[in-house]
Amino acid sequence: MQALIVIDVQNDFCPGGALAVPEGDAVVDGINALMAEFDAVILTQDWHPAGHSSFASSHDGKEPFGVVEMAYGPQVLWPDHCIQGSVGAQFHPDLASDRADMIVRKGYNPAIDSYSALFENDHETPTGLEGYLRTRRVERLVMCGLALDFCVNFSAVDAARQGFDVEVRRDLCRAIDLDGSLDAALEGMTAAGVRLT
Ligand code: VGL
Ligand code: ZN
Repeated sequence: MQALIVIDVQNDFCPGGALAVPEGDAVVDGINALMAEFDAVILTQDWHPAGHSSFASSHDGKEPFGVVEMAYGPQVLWPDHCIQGSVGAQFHPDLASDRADMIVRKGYNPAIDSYSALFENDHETPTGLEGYLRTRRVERLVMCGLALDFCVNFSAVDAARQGFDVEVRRDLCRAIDLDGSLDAALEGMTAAGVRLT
């Protein structure tokens, strides 16, 4: 069985959004067209409470895109984004979200960010997606969405480490590219055995 995992195609990651990824909305039509080819379609949704610890506004004297040391390691600080229930947290209006079998929300724990669809940024706390995939007998994953160098990267590497066969459709992703994060992500995914196509 194979699943399409569509990462964070939400208004805040598209042009005009709070944490806009350049050309983020350019992936929507291609992703919609791909959905019919899969046994399962899974969407992830970044879903933060107001005042989340990944927001620069939650740290005195810190600016967005700075870094702080958290209990689980370094954490990039972001502009406030994808706040639960906000328009920015909704899927892009043209994304065929009605076709999803499963929607995984992540980043709801106030003290831990969660880039990956499988584990929070402590690399231990599961989101539950792995169990869903195993019980549906999914072995092969194709991933796409936003942002290639953060949430897609962490999701793909975690899934490969958990033994899934993982392909990332680069053409259906867009990146933030902060201080070389894109090159580092491409290297990390390749090293983890993720196929970039
Ligand atoms: C993401 C930064 C913060 C992403 C989510 O979807 O790549 N990036 N939250
Ligand atoms: Zn986030």
